[in-house]
Amino acid sequence: MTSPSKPKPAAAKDSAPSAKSAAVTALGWLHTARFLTTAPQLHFLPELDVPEIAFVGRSNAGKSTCINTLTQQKQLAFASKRPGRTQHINLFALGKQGATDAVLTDLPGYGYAAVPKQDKIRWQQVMANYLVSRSNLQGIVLMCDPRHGMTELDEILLDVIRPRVEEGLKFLVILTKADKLTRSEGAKALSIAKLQAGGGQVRLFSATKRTGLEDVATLLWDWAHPAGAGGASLPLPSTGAIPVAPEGLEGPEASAPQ
Ligand SMILES: Nc1nc2c(ncn2[C@@H]2O[C@H](COP(=O)(O)OP(=O)(O)OP(=O)(O)O)[C@@H](O)[C@H]2O)c(=O)[nH]1
Ligand SMILES: [Mg+2]
Repeated sequence: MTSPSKPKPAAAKDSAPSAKSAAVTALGWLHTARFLTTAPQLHFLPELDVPEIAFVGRSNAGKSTCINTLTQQKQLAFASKRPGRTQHINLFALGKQGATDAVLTDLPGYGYAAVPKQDKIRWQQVMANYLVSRSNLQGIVLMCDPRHGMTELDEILLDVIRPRVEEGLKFLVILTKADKLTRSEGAKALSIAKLQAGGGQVRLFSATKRTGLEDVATLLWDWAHPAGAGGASLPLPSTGAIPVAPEGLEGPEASAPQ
């Protein structure tokens, strides 16, 4: 006598693309990142038609490290233990060579105590201008070290971007260095940040443990490829065609002690 055959499990590969394969696509796309240009001021940035995603946050929060982790490149963005490592607006192109379909922006951090007040104010204006007026800006990633929580400067930034977020600009708060938190501290930090994020999403992230990597990568891919966008990738000017930062126009931490 033959035993009744067991019902076959549903074939996973026939269903909609899994979260895993979406993450593989997103990480492959992020890995194409290459340096595009650097600028000390908004008006030195090239006008672009592709979606731009900006990383902002306090100095030392881990913006540059996060970009390197997402793109799986060790030194694409300059990261350092010393606050103030990033002093210019740095743009990285994504997508196939010659068919850039998005740009990541690494911005200098704010809140570094050793920076002279005048430089701080000037930088806050540059950044506020960028966040308010950059027309191809598609999303903002606010990097926040949950051990310090959201600071007054983070709150000011939230106020600056709120009108654009209400109009549909994507917004994500990344709680960095999650490897430094216990599980319960992480959960608590998440729920507090969700209350503060005002319509944005919140994720825990660790560059060392790669916590949140696939999730954040997939989110950024989705931002840059909204349904119905139809692959609007455009050829971009080569780096050489873009004005180079003039001498003397340094970023906010130029006079910080070495
Ligand atoms: N443990 C741990 N350290 C991290 C993580 N991400 C960044 N760091 C460390 O934090 C320090 C600052 O990182 P950066 O990426 O340079 O920070 P930033 O936000 O770009 O800083 P600025 O350029 O000054 O604005 C470095 O020593 C990194 O190694 C993380 O997920 N876990
Ligand atoms: Mg940096």
